[in-house]
Amino acid sequence: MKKEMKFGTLCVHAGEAPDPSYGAHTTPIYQTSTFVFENAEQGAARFAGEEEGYTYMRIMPNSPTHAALVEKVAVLEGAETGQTFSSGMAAITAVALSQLEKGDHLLSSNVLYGSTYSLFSSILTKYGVEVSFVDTSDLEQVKNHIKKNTKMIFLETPANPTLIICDIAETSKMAKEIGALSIVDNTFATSYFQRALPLGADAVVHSSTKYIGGHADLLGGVVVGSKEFIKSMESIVNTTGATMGPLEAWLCIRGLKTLHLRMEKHACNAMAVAQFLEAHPKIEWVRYPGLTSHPQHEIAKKQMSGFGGMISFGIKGGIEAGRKLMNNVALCTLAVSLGAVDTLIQHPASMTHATIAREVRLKVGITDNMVRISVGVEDSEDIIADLDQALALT
Ligand code: LCS
Repeated sequence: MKKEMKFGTLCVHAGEAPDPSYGAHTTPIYQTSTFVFENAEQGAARFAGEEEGYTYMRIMPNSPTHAALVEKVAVLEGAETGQTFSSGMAAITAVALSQLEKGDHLLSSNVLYGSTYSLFSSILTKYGVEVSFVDTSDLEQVKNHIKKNTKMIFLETPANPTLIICDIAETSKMAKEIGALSIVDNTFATSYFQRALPLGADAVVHSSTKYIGGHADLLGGVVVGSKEFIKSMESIVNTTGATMGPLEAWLCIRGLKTLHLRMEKHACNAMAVAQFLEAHPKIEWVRYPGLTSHPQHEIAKKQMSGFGGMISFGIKGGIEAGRKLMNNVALCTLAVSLGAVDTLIQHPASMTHATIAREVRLKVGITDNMVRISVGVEDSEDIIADLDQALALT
């Protein structure tokens, strides 16, 4: 298996080889907390980093199951290596804690998943990190908010839930010029549609709970980047212990084998649903990066090879109409999270982004009448028919 092979082939094969013990075809789940040493010298050498190998599942590189997943994600993202975590939030926390210290400045997108926003605004600031939330889709604003102590620029693109797009190449260039790191949360697009590392980012984070797993049956997170970057996370990873479980690692490996197929279908369905919504008289506005009405459609076309499966829209009649819509869908599932095979519908203001103060939410476009859909891989006609009948009842 060569790294130059096409994306779908890499989804299926990267990181995997027959198990050396018994020749198992699929990567085994190493359900063990600890690893046996041949002798005391070997144990000491592994802990000293003088010999490669496994020691204890909390300690990098965790286990052969985790290593297979890391290799697969790294190959797909064009990274040297990576590290897995118990959730996407654990991955983002580890990136922040390992790279930032008191007195450093973090410049972040002002539209972020609610818990990422809370981590940056309420927790990092408690430890003396200065944080600015900026409209990172506007490069002038990014430039104007860079400070002498800016150590990291964090982008979520497309952003949850407004689907704002940031120019990864231009922002990473600005970060490099001042010796800062650029980190991209690639959860929405996935490596199938967007690869931030070749565009200049230093590291990519994922909630693998979403498209990587793909089936809404696990929690996980991944960070990929250079060997040097991942090494710089080692002490935080090993001491804070937000370790992905081996079953979750295995489920992510299995999920990734069909990433290319699922993402094509998610995107194709999302375009059909977005067009349906845009033409619907009860819909005020639709945000989908693939629509020409999207404010950063041109940037999306430049840096993405497809537009993903996430849509947000404003419904006429405000929150009450939104509530009726969500209570009347029959095929779509009323639930947070995203990137599952089934279509999920939710209300950001009262659910995923409820921790953000209303005035802050409104300023960045997370309106009370916004509904977010994670379009699944069902037949698009059925998704549209379900939304149509539910909209008729609003
Ligand atoms: N990054 C993005 C872009 C996300 O959407 C999420 C979760 C995370 C990171 C955190 O990942 P987790 O810890 O949940 O694995 N987004 C969610 C959402 O929109 N609904 O529920 C979770």
